[in-house]
Amino acid sequence: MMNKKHIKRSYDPASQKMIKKAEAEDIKIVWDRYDAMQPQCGFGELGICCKICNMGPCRIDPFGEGPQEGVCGATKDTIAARNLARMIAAGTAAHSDHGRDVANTLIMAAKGESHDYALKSTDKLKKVAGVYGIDTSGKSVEKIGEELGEKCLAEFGQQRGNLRFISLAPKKRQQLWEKIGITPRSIDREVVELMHRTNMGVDNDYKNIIKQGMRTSLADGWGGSMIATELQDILLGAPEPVRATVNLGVLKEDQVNIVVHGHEPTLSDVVREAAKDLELLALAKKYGANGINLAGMCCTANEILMRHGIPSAGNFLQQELAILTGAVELMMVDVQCIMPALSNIANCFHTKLVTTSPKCKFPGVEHIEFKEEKALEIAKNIIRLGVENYKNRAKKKIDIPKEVKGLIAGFTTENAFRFLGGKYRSTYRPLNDAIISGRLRGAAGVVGCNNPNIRQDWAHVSMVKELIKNDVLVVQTGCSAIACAKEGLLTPESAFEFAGPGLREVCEAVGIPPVLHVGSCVDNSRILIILSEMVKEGGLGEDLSDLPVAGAAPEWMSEKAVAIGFYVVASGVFTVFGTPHPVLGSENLTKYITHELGDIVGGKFAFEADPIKAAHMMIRHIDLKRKALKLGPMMHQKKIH
Ligand code: SF4
Ligand code: MSK
Repeated sequence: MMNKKHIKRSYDPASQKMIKKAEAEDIKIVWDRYDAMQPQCGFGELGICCKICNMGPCRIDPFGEGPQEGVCGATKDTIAARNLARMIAAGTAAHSDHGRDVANTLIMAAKGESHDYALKSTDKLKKVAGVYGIDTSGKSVEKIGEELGEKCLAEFGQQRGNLRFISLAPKKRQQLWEKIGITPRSIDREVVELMHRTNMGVDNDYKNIIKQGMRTSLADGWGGSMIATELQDILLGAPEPVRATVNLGVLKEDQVNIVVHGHEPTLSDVVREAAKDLELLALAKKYGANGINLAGMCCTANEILMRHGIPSAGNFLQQELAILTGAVELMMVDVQCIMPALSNIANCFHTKLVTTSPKCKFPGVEHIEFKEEKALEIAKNIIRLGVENYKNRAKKKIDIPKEVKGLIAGFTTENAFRFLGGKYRSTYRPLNDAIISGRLRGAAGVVGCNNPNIRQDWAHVSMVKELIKNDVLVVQTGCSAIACAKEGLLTPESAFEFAGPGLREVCEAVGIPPVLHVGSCVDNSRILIILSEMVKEGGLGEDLSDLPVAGAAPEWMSEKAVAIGFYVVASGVFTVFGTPHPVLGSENLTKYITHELGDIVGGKFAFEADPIKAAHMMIRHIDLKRKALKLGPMMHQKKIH
């Protein structure tokens, strides 16, 4: 019988080829490790094991026959809520620490301490300075940048007041957060308080724990992540729509291939400059290569894709597969979503793995530390290592899948609706009107990771196709955007094949794809601002929870996805996760986050692994919101629910 393992593991043909190659060469990759881990711990899956103090570890018997409380007396509700809350804290910490580093780099660039960066988007600088109440009159761009960077940095450890970016949310939402007591006061403080409350013997009320969880997640979405996005736009340039390519086929057989992987774009943006260095290009030629080919992986890919059209070699589950092509001279990693297994895989090939952040090192792997003061010099050194490694390629091990797809990336809050609004009237009015008139049903954000517990990319692609078929405009970030780009959904042409008639009309009229790529994981903050602008434009209610919109993370794996899910829900948006959060061991907590939260914050979670069913849960929700807004029937589609 033919072995179909590669087809079961991934929907993407390029990945399937590399999975087959790994099998043939007996190289263990993520799916093999996943299989070896089966059955996974049922207590962990249900969220009812605890090891936060040394009287434990404790676990609750899900069948009700064994212990129903930990040694300290903690119930399954407390244990599951604490575990979930700590995922939110970790996810928020990751995004926000990224934001803190960007604020630092902005200050250094503004003060002239880092000559390889400049403040590239003065429009964005002035806009964000306005949000932070900075008087810009008579001040140089550098002075404004320095003041803004300092103000953002101060918000991480701020002890009084609230985060400034929450002022961008609709008034009604701000009032609701205030009333419930979840307005984020600072970034680090919310994470610290959540870690404190979930320490042994502190907060035992699962609802109260989740309340602080929501506040912490809001400090991510409307704080750390938003700071990362907005300051990166100022520092590295605000994205504009750009054509690019995606999938493993972007690697080149006759060139030095450098892959940048992780999340923070400060170094990779400069690596892009260094790859054009004439001396390095000459060196590459000397070794017989026809150039230096830079490609991205995961969200570092999305950052340089959005700003410069640098090709993406793939999403989360393709990081090992890129090395398996045998054509990657060097993989440079920064932080987040970098599998520890990479060093072993790299050892099977000539690929040099280089870590660059003091926060992310691997035993035995070369570390070249990134320093903003010497960014270009460091970037050139890294590229040189890659170029010099070209001669070590084993030609017979090279096997680059041919699959490449075109896409358009680079949509932002500012530019997406300049398209819809036209050159002279950049406004969200046409988008709102298209929804009000029933040409568009609504909008959905489909985001998040890959996970070997679900066929790679399949859930993203199936869900997004179902949504656009039903006239739902989709915005995407992270690995989900890369998954759909590989399917060709991020092109204007895809509207003809896949979009419903109303969405197709809109795409045709303005030349946009039915699926808009708005960036990396921290750029989910762009979606929050887009939704707030829609409310401000009028006609679709007064709060984010009134909008006919929904969110989803069909293949999630990271703690960051949990933090994102919570800030989206706490902002009032119904959100479907593919596999459940680890909460099912507590019926009370499960009910709380999947039902009761809806009455408290207007948003709630659902868990549904079938992407088509999940899409229809989202569509049903959108239709209910349309009904509540008293919008008319869909222009071209029959009622489907
Ligand atoms: Fe066990 Fe309680 Fe300690 Fe957790 S906090 S490990 S439930 S004793
Ligand atoms: S990279 S967080 S696997 S989306 Fe942002 Fe992808 Fe998830 Fe990492």
